[in-house]
Amino acid sequence: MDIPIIYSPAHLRHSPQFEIFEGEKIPHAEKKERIEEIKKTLIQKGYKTFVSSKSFPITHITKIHQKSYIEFIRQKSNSLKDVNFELYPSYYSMDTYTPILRGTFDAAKQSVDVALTGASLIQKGKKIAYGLCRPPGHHADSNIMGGYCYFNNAAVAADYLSLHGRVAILDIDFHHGNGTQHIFYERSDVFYVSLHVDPTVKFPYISGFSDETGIGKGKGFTKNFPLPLGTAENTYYKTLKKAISHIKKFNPDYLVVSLGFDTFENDPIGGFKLSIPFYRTIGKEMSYLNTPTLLIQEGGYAVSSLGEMAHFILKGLSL
Ligand code: SP5
Ligand code: ZN
Repeated sequence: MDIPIIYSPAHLRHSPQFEIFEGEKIPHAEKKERIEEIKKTLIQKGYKTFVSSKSFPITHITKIHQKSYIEFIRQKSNSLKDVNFELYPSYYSMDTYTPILRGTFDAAKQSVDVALTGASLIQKGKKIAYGLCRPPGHHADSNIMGGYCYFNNAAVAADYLSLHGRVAILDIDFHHGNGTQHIFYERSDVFYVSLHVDPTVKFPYISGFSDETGIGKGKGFTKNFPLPLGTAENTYYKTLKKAISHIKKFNPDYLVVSLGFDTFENDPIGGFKLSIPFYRTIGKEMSYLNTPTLLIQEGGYAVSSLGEMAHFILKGLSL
């Protein structure tokens, strides 16, 4: 119950109302209520250690993202006068799901601050920390926004921790973390392992196949476990154990988890069949690594169940 849970209210000012799906405006799945629901439920469950994010220098972000990309998001956000206006730029964008609003830069910057605040707590000796990051990050690449992501929170945190030891990233969001994979694709000091839906059928389509294993010095330090649409707990569990055994062999000093709850059976955009109590099993498997663990919130869109899943992950992890 003394697990630090890091939060910033800046995310509330990034609240897209719609995304464009094949030319049609549809309600945006990445709602601000997601993080508020997780926070509210964890308070009800008795968690007490809520930590406000601290502001970190932008230089942590420039190590991962192109300066011109960061400035583009800052200038576009700040140039919008109307808080309700949603801009869909094409340059630097990979889809029509990821608009820029007036509050987007500040929210995205502070989402990284949430991750870095957690990373610094882990680096100072905390066993577990949970960053309530929003907007999410794992689809964001060095100079590309997409999949509701602008800055790659997990990548910036992992890069920060890599100055102090070996880092493994376990990405269990329903979607492949194309941005995170690409950012570390040529590095051997950060091991990226992901379980996700088969990219031939769901976003991000461009990556996440099992033959992508890294290049150059990074060869062997990327590992993908694509799973079919409809995957249920039994298969997921076996695959998770495999993924974790690879991390064990890598012997990391820090574990960063890209934590998506869109693997839940009732998620509106997912397509796996994991029940709420199964998240305790996932947490427990992660705990066997016995490695300081930073949880970074990614996706998960069944708003009213997100707090329960967060609670079960933390329960499993801290047993
Ligand atoms: C962080 C994260 O989980 N990002 C996921 C982004 C996936 N976006 C896909 C959007 C597809 C919209 N689906 C509309 C279905 C209409 N029938
Ligand atoms: Zn996702």
